[in-house]
Amino acid sequence: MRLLVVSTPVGTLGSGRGGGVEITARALVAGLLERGHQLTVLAAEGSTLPPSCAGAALWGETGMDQPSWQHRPRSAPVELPAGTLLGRLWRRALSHQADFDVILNLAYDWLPLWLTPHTATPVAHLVSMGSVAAVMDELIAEIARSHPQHLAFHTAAQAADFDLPQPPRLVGNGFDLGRYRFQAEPAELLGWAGRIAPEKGLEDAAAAAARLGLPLAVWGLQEDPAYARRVEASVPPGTLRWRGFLPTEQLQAELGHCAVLLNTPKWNEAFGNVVVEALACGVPVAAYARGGPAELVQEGHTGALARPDDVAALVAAVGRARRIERRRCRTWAEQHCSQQAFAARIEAWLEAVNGSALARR
Ligand code: HBI
Repeated sequence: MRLLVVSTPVGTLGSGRGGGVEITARALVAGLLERGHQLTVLAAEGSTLPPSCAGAALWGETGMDQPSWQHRPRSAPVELPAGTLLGRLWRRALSHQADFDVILNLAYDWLPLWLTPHTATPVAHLVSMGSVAAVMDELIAEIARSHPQHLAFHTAAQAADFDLPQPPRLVGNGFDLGRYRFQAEPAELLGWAGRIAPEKGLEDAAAAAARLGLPLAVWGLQEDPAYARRVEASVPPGTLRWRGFLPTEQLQAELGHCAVLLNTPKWNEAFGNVVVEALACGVPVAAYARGGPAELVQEGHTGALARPDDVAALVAAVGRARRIERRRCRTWAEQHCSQQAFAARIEAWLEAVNGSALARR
């Protein structure tokens, strides 16, 4: 198929500001190219794609980033800043829609969802978060009724946030596992990775590390510096080792040394990319039993699950996770989260969307 992938209007691809969407975009573009599809990626000007996506055309648009839904109240209205990047991305997508069989939207935004019944070329949406705003919940419920084939979610926990009339299409996520090296021997080190913002719960991981008397390496974009400082002040000096936002190559080389990765979502994490990145390096995961991570971590096999927001339970989960056979973590990632497996799931979905649109013509 001739596919147009429209990216998030929050940051450029390669900056880390798009969060999990960057990893998802990279894996599905590379995976779909391998399966022989023709790919065009439409993203904020200055976006970059890795060599695995070299076969895709990359179109850029300038404009003002869309405010991130994550840091808005649930009752927030849809806002479009002057010079809206979101508006420009979709003006470009619609003006070229005749050249594509399906348009795949990766943005968690109102405009592309609202357009679904009104385009000639079908638009499919990979919903990238759980419920974060009433106005989005309402529209997702509407589109789920008028165009059920056109929505897909990463996990059942994420999809359960929404009012869907039928079982959701779940596509998981995908990773270029060749970029992650298995490391058999851990150091006396715990790890945590993610955007450094309140919904990711770093303070709980810090508290658990302090109780265990182990250092906690922290990787991720310091999206909320005041929050980071509060977490730093909450544990003995030296507990946290801030590693910053590193490109995958460097991240995985450091992450692989960890005895356990702690994952402490305070919100309904849609998937939990960092969980799979750790498993791919052979690092077992101790996670709160919440959102996507609760579906990814197999208790006793690839890690351990703790009652959410219970630091004592998290400490106990770290103890269980340290006894996991590390090779099993890598094997699990290869069986469930490879780029190839993910692209096959996305292809099946988009062909169903294409097929149902053809039937409607
Ligand atoms: N906010 N408005 C908006 N649009 C997005 O596409 C978006 C967002 N916030 C977070 C985000 N995307 C991604 O980081 C998550 O979906 C992973």
